[in-house]
Amino acid sequence: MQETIGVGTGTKESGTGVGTGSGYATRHRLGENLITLTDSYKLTHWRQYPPGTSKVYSYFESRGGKFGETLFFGLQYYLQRYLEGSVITEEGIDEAEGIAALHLGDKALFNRKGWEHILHEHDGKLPVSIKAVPEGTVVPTHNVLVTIENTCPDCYWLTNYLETLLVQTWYPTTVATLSMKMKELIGDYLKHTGTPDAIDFKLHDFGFRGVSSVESAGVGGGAHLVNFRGTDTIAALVMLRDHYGAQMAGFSIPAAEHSTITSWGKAHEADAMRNMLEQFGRGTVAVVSDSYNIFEACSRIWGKKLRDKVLNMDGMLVIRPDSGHPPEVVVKVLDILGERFGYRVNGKGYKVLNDKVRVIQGDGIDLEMTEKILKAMAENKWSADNIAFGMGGALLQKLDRDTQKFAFKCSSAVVDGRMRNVFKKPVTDPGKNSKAGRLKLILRDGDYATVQEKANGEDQLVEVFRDGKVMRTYTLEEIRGRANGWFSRHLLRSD
Ligand code: AOY
Repeated sequence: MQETIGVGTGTKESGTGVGTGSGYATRHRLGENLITLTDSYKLTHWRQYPPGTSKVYSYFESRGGKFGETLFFGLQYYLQRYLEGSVITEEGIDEAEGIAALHLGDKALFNRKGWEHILHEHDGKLPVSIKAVPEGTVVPTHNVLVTIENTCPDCYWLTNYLETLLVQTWYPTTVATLSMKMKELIGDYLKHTGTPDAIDFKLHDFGFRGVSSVESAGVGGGAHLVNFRGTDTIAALVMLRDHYGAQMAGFSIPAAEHSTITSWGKAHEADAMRNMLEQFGRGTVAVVSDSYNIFEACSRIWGKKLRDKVLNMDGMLVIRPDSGHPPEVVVKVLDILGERFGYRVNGKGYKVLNDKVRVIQGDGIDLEMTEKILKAMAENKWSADNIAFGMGGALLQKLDRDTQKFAFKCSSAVVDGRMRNVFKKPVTDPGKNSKAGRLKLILRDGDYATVQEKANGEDQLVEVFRDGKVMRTYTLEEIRGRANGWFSRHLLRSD
C-alpha cells in the first residue's frame, strides 16, 4: 500500500471515502489525524517499554519559572478539538503508516497492530483517563496539574504518545498566568491611585498579528479573556464560543490605525482626527496620535482645534501614543491633556483627566514596561484611571514552555502485574527531578500540595476525559469565577 503514497494523490478533505485500499492513501489536513500529532520518536516507543508493561501513568507540572503559580487553562480546547470521539480511523492508520514508512524508512516501526486494536476493540476511541485541576484554578508551581493513564492494558504505549499534544496546554496556561500577573500589577496601582472596579478593560489584547498561528491566537487570546474583557483578537472569541460556551467573551471599540490617519496626508491629520469624532463620537473611540508629533497632536489638534468637539462628545476620546519611551511619553501626554482639558484630584490624592479624555498605551508593553509607566504616572500624581494598556507580542508570543518550565513525566507503571514507582533524578540537574508514584492534588490548610494517591485528603483533580468521552466541561463564566476568586483574595491580602 505504501508504495503509492504521495504520488499524485489528490488532497481529500477528511478520512472517508474511496482512498483506502484502492492504492491511494487518504490524506488528512493538518491536525485532522491524531496519530500524526506527535513527535517522530514516539512512533517507536511501543517497542521500548519493558515486556509485560500494562499501565503507564504520567503527570504534567510546572517545575517553577518566572511566576510562583500558574492559572490552569486550555485543556478543554485540546480535548474537544483533537481527542474526543472516534478519532482513530482506518484511513488515519493508513496515512500515518505511510508517513512512518517514508520518514523512518521501515513501516514495521509503526504500531499498526496497536492502532488497529483501538479501532476495532475501542471503536476508535482513545482508551485513556485524564484528570486535571479545574480550569481557572491558580496552583503553585511544582504541583501536579494533569494526570493521564491508559485504561486498556494493551494500550500502555498510548499514554505518552499523547504527551506532545497535551503539553501544548503550557501555552494557554502561561498566557493566562502572565495576563493574571498584569492584572495584579494594574490592580495594585488602581487600588492605590484610582478605581479597582475598572480593571476588566485595563489590558486589551493586541496580539493576533504577532502570534505564529491562528490557533495560537484563539487559544492564547482566549486565555487572556479569563482575566480581562478587552480584546482585538477575534479568533479568541470564536474559540471561547465553540469550546467554553461564551456567547461573547470580549469587547472592543472603533479605533484608528496609522493608515486611516496618514492617508489624509500630513497637512490633514486634524481632518483625519475630526473625521474620527464625526464617525464614532457618539461612543468611545480610540485614535492613534503619533503619526507626526504626539505632543503637538495633543496640544494643538485635540487640545485646541478639536477641543470643543471632544468636550461635546456623547462618549469619550482615547488617545493612543505609539512611539518613544513609554513612561516619558505617557506622562508628558497626560500633562499636556491635563493642561488643555482639565482634571480633578480624586479621594486618593491623584489627578484624573476630564472624563471625555483617556490614554491607551499599546507600544512596547510587557510586565516590566507597564510597571515603569504606572510608577512614573504615580510619581507625577496621575491616577492609573487615566490609562489602559494594549499588549500584543509580549502577551501572546514572548513566552515559551520554559517560562514556567512545564514538563510531562511518567511517575508510575505496572509491569508483570506489579505497580512500580517511576522517576528520573539526573545528577546533572536536580531541577529536572520528577515525582514518583500515582499522584493527587490536595488542599492542606488552604494550600495546594501534591501527595501520593493513597495519602489522606480529597483529590482536587477531576476526570475530564475517559475512553473517548469528555467527562466534565467548564464554561468561561465558571473559569472566570474561579480565577477571579483567587484574584480578589490576593489583591485584598497584598497591601
Ligand atoms: N487595536 C482600543 C481598541 C483597540 C489594535 C489592534 C494592533 C485599539 C487598537 C485601540 O483602542 O487603540 C492590534 C494594534 C492596535
